[in-house]
Amino acid sequence: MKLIGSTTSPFVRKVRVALLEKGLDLPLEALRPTPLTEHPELRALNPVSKVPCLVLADGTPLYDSRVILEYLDELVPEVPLLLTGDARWPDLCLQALADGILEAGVAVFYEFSFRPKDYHWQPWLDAQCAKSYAGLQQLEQVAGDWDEELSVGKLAVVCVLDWLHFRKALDLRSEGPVELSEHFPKLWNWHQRMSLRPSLQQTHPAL
Ligand SMILES: N[C@@H](CCC(=O)N[C@@H](CS)C(=O)NCC(=O)O)C(=O)O
Repeated sequence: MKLIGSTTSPFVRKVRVALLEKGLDLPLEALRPTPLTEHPELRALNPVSKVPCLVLADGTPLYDSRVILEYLDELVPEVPLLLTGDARWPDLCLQALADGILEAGVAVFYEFSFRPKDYHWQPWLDAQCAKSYAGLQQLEQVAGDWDEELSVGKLAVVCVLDWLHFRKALDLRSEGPVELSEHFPKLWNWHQRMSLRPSLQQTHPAL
């Protein structure tokens, strides 16, 4: 089994953290796809050419991050990251919200990284940043009550915060830059406590 992905991708990080938590030592095959790069070997596994992609021992590819997390939870049920009972749906929804914040942030990052500057369109950037910002506002309302137990939802939230900080993706909105610790203090404080976890420290986004 191997994982294909980059050390910068927040979606790949979700899987890397889950592997560490579950004590699975898998090689990371480094690949950082962008919407403009062609990677035939990745496309053969995942036609939309995105990472993470987990390749099983028999060659079967699994994607995306949520599917891979489900698979890993079945593989190592002793360390569950998917919650059960009443907590299940709220936590899956938390993961969906965090992933949605990330998708908008990644869209902004791709816009300023790959589209020629003359084609940048501020209303579109603002609209994407507004999605991320609104999501973070919702998280700020509830983060004060959170503990440091890891779940797929909380894992996705940590990955969002570190990635937004790393790429400064929200700084492109016309209202001005966003300092996460100032705009979302409860969320940031929780993130600081959570970040003591070795699996999160070992996978911090890095070029
Ligand atoms: N929903 C997917 C999103 C994966 C994703 O967007 N990955 C980015 C890297 S952060 C990617 O592979 N981008 C390449 C592309 O858009 O072509 C997941 O959860 O795995």
